[in-house]
Amino acid sequence: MEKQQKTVALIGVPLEEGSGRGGCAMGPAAYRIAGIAAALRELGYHVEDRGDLRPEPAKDLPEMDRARHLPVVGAFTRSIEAQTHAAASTGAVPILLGGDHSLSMGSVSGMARYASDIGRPLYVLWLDAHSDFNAPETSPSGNIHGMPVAFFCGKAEFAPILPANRPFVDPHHVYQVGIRSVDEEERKLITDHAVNVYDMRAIDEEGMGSIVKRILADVRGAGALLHVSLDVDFLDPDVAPGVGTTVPGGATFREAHLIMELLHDSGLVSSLDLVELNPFLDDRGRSARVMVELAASLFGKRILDRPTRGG
Ligand code: B3U
Ligand code: MN
Ligand code: MN
Repeated sequence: MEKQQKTVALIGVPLEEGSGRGGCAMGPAAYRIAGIAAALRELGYHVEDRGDLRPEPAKDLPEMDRARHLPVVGAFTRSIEAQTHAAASTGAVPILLGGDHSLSMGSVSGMARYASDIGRPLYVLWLDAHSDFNAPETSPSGNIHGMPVAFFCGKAEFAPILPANRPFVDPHHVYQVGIRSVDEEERKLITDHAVNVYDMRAIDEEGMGSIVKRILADVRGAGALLHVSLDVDFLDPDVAPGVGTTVPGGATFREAHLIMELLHDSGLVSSLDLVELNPFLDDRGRSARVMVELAASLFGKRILDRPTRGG
């Protein structure tokens, strides 16, 4: 990312129907109050806040028990896909302010279409406690926020949401870091499809720095764009309590901060999701501020300069 003239497009996604509970729809407002636009402007970016998406529920999509609120989530998917693709096509870096994680069905699909337009592969870095690789048939909850990775890899289709010829992401180009909650059938799916999974044990044994440097070397070697999807529950609940599905034993602030600095130095990041923030469950805005701080580090905020950098 060229720091000076680069444009960042903020796209608000007040979507909570994928999560099975209320609160995530307040996420975009919380990020704005926590000062995301000012933090990025201070780093030298041109920041365009494109407001919040508010699509009408899709009348052509059915209500399904195994994929709850499909008409709402599907309508958001279409609108997010179009807006993300449009923002990337003007040379901007789209940042999706979520909203629950089902929004990544749209953001990643939009970036996959853009990557295919310019003849490059799209890789995805999925920072999450969960693999989010369920399909309607395997999901224990029917909540679509547990299914986006399977969706954008073409392994879960509920009803025709996006055009059939849309580009999928190769599951082997998905890197999941921080994983510590996987459902029984989902475990089989991520193994069968060869998703690259670094669970908390891998992080403890190998260290966050060496794992992320290895991932970035793969992305650079492939000449790929990199989409980063950051779920609040990637972080330990002590660091970020404002999320519906807290799972103990998550990443520390220092581990998350290191990832963001390495991502910035790599210059490979094309787009970012900030998802699952639930301001109703937060502690006086703490989680929103942590997420903004991490986003700022990804976009170049640093403590000291380094003589040699990179992944
Ligand atoms: N794997 C479970 C739980 C879950 C996934 N993502 C979140 N929770 N946030 C499911 O419902 O699919
Ligand atoms: Mn998630
Ligand atoms: Mn999660």
